[in-house]
Amino acid sequence: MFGLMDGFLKNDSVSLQKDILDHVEFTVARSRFNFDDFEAYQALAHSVRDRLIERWHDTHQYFKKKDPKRIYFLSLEFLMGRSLTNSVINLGIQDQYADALTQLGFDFEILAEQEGDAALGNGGLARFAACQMDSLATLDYPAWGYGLRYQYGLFRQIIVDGFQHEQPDFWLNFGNPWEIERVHVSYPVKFYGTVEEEVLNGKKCKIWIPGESVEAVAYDNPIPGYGTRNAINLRLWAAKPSDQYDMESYTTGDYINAIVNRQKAETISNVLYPDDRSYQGKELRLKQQYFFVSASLQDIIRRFKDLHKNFDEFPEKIALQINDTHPSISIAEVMRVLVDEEHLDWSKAWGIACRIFSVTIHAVQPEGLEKIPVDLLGSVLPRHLEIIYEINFRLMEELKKSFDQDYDRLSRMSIIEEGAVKSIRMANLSLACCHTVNGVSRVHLETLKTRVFKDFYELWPQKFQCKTNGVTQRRWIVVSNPSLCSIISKWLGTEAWIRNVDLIAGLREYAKDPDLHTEWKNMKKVNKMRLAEYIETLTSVKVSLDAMFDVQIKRIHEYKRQLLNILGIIHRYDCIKNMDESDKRRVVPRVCIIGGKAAPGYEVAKKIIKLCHAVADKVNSDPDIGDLLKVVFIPDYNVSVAELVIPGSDLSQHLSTAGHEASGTGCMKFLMNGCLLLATADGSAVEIAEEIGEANMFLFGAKVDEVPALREKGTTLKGSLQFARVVRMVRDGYFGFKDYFKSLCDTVEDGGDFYLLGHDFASYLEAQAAADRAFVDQEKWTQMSILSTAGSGKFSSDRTIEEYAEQSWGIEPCKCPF
Ligand code: 26M
Repeated sequence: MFGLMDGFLKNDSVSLQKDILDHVEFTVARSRFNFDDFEAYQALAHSVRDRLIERWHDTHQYFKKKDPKRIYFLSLEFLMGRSLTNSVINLGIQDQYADALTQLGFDFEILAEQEGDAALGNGGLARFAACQMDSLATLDYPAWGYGLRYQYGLFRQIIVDGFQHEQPDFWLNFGNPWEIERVHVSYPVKFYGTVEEEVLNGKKCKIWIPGESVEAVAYDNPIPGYGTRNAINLRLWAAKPSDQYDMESYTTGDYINAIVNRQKAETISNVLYPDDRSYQGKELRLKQQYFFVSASLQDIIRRFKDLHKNFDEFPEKIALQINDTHPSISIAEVMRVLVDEEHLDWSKAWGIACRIFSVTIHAVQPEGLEKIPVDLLGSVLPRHLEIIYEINFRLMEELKKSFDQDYDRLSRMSIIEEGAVKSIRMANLSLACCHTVNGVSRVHLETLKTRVFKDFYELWPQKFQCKTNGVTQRRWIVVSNPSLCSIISKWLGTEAWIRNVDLIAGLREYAKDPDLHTEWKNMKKVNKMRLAEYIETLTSVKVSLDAMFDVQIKRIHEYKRQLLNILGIIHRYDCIKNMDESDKRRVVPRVCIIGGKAAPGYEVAKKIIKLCHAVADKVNSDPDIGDLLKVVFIPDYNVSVAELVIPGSDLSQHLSTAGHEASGTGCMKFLMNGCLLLATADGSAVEIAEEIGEANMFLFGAKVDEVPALREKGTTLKGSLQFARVVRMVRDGYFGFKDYFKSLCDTVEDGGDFYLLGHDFASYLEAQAAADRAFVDQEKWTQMSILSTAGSGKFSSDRTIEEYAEQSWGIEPCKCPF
């Protein structure tokens, strides 16, 4: 590992001990002779924070001096998880810290467990944003992330009698050592009011007279790169009441009410919306979007103006990436600033906007695309609505040149959707402006081109690009699976794969080596033990380490088909129940693990969670079954739970109906950790199969292009007697809660089976049987497992980020000297 001292602060173990004790005494304010694990964690975190700040400062000085083109990554969600272990690993001082703590009588790993997750996001999109930040820092790109500092992150899931309940996530209650509050970096963000016309230098201009102002205060979260001095910044905004006092209320004597009303400003950054699919046109959500966009752009423009006078240089210095359409109001905001405040003429301003923005779409379904009712937008942001109308007017004029009288096409492409509720299509706004529109896997890009944005693709094919997602091997191997990390480094003879993951393919050479097999199996066993202990503590279910650990962890959605998994488990249970003792001896024992959160208002998803528990209750207490089958639901699935579960799994399931998962990134984490994949040919699984070979995974189910016809035809239960039987068992109340599960069964019965569970069931069972057969041959299984890890190189977010840097953003690395 690198440098004992690379800045002002010393990193040898004796200095670190002193530093930790100083923080115990002066930051945590406890006696250095008497402090508990949590206080030790706090002191340790502060000591690490000091080192992060040191690099963060140097990096920013350096960026300022070099003034390269920068990428600003705008996202409403970041799912960062824990920071401690990741930080010390990226700083390269893990061993020194571990040593220092041992000397003080503490254990690094135990202290690391004290940290709560930063869960400022829902699922895939948000965790992908976090992986991208890690890669941006590691690859030395001059990048900043911008987002919202929610007071409450994603809800905590608790399970009562098998039902999901939501509790607030009080993640800031014990302080957050990973952020730096910047009370002096704050901007006013305006809402409501009216638009007036005025004449400036003989020209008519529009000015927005806002009705409300809220202050955005910056909280900086340093993101250290691995094996580099660079640490970039994730700047999150919190809402505070504006300092511009409402003098009117004071003079009328209503002091108390004035204060209470001011405090309401804070609600903007109070809570993360826990839905990852639907857009309900809520005023607060729109205010959150504009709040973070406006503050970020003020910050970006201020920084630009520090060094540049002329907006012509803006696109040479700045790239703005919008993470899904959520921040796309930034397009209208850039136009407002350039036209209304900087007095550029419209076409010049639009020319600039079109050169700076690129967008990544993370949804598949057109229903997943955001629409904001015109009345709502007009009330909250009246000037932006006018600007959007102007953008649309010009877009329509341009389209008429190409498509003349094709009114259907024009109305589909319009940014304004006419209908019962007239709305703004945020995706169309993004498509009209962004120079690049990214899909997150090849299959997904194809869907965008041929279905979701067909019209736009026909007009501007060059805008559409595929940037297959990736995940960071730093968190998903080095942090979460240290034994695997050592094995890889040992067999490759280098740690270089941690920065250059392509090297991991070098493992292929040893896929049959018996010594590697022994090490690999031991690693898996130790990880399974850790997972088994966790399961027992949480659910009181004892599981056998000889069983195949079969895992499906992700948000609960009908299209992800956790129900298919549960129905498969019921089938397995039913088969075992009907076996004699000699047949039973041939059964491959399984521990089926499911975890994930359902959006609070998503009833079907909540029923799936309950069904999982109902089946678990029956199966786990059945003496006929014993260790042959156990079913476990892991509550409150989050990033740090994933870090524990993934390394301990043998098989992972990715069951989305083909064409519905834009990419999927969970599968990449399992792949890196040598867990075999049982998956449909959907999203990134298609590309994974290309990398590792179909023979090394278990693919099943309808293909993307078969799905529409199958849906049209409508599958019948007769298609699979086995499927009919397991659904019937649920319907008949075999697992209790007969009435409650009725509507769930209805979603997959004749005609209504939109996600084609009935159609794919037989093929699913075959894939499961193939997995069982492979597991019996442990040598073969281990070889497939090694080949999975060896073939995972493409799915590093380092590759993804390099593609973005070259093909969308036009930025170069800017490496701070050590
Ligand atoms: C929208 C409106 C109001 C509140 C919340 C939302 C919202 C939040 C998150 C909608 C969608 C959100 O996320 C979608 C998402 O996570 N998509 C996933 O993105 C991953 C990264 O690209 C892909 O791998 C997954 O396939 C895709 O489902």
